[in-house]
Amino acid sequence: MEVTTRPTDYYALEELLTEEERLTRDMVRQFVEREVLPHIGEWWMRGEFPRHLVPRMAELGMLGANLPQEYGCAGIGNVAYGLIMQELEYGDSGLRSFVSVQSALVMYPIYAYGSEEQKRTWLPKLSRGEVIGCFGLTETSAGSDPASLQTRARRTRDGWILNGTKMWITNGSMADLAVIWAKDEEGEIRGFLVETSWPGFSAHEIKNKVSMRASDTSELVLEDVHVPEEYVLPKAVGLKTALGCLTQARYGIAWGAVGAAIACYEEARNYALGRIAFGKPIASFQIIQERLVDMLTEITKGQLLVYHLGRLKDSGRMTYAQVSLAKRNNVRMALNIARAARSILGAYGITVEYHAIRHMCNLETVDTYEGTYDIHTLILGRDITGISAFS
Ligand code: TGC
Ligand code: FAD
Repeated sequence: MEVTTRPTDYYALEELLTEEERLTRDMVRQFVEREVLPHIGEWWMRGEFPRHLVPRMAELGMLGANLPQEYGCAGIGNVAYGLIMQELEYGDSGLRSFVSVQSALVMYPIYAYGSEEQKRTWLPKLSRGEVIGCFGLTETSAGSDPASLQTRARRTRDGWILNGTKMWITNGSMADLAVIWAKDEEGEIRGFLVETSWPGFSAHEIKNKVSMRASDTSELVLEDVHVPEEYVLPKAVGLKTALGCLTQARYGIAWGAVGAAIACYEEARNYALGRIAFGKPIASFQIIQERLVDMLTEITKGQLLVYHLGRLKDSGRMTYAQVSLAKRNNVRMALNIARAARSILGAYGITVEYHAIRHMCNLETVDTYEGTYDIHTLILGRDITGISAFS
């Protein structure tokens, strides 16, 4: 397999990876180099998610990759899973988002909170990419505070009736299956599987974005949608279960952000070596060197964070506050690096011929979704002081 070696492995982390982890990473790296990078700027400008890549990503085992083989998934470890996210986001945050949502926010809740029959029905189809999923938690007035969501679930003789509107939902217009979080008549939050073809369900794509342009972001409207009893996730009861899915997705995002940061750093370094100003490569100027050094230092710290977090996750010791620390740090780190890389590229840096500005715009979303930077600060603040700033 021909893959590019990266100059960003400054602490020889390669040595810590198993053979399986290296092979997984290299396979995704090759896919991104060949099938994503040559076209991503164009897709992003057109505001188009590259849907034709879904069967390829499925074939390469990327969907629900860390879930068990008995449900048709690859059954790989969490470091290998993280490396998939890193390599995908090296290409574009929208691509990583697609895989994050399918894997951590749709397949994971079915795996963790579904019945055996639901797992056997849905997981193999989701893993093969035959069914695309989305996750509806956020609403127009309930983003950082999902406990205040307004979507209602009313019990009927043979199931439930759902009413409400979900906002900013990744994959929303493409999805065949939606995981919807709604409050029952007692005010308890529950998770439901909803087929998007059912009467009363509609999705409306949000088109006026300057971030995540190669990703489908939609509003979901549920008007008296009838959900049969066998579509209720039996163990998805309480906000905690919804938050448990977010932990899985945030874990992947913390890895993905490292990929976006590496892409920006490499581009800025290469450009600085070739760009002449005042008769010399700009890489010879001390200010540019300092910026590159700061970038590489932050990337190296971010790599070490997620690597060890992955080992903690594999051994069942990872806490959700540790995930908050990695998501908060790595995404803000990548955003700062994308901005710095864009500035090194000068005027050329404002075009999509280069990758930095696309990553920069995407990372504004990544810094906001799955818990904003501020929310993760407060999750950590609560964890280390024992005092909640939320209530
Ligand atoms: P709080 O009291 O903190 O929590 C209720 C119970 O849940 C536990 N818990 C968690 N468990 C697992 N994982 C987590 N991440 C958890 N966070 C909290 C908590 O220990 C408690 O358990 P127990 O046993 O004591 O009952 O509830 P709160 O209402 O005060 O909420 C706190 C807060 C602000 C941290 C939470 O609401 C939050 O995380 N808000 C951010 C919302 C968010 O991140 N939304 C993301 C929507 S999905 C999305 O953006 C997808 S983007 C697409 C992509 O991923 O690519
Ligand atoms: P708000 O909660 O209104 O926050 C606004 C500002 O106030 C932020 O700066 C925030 O940090 C700050 N703030 C809020 N509360 C506090 C506090 N207590 N202390 C200090 N500051 C605070 N959601 C889904 O359910 N599924 C998806 O698939 C999904 N995909 C998304 C895709 C995109 C492209 C985007 C942009 C969002 C997506 N989201 C999704 C929604 C995302 O999770 C929310 O946008 C996010 O949780 C923040 O909520 P909000 O936008 O309502 O901001």
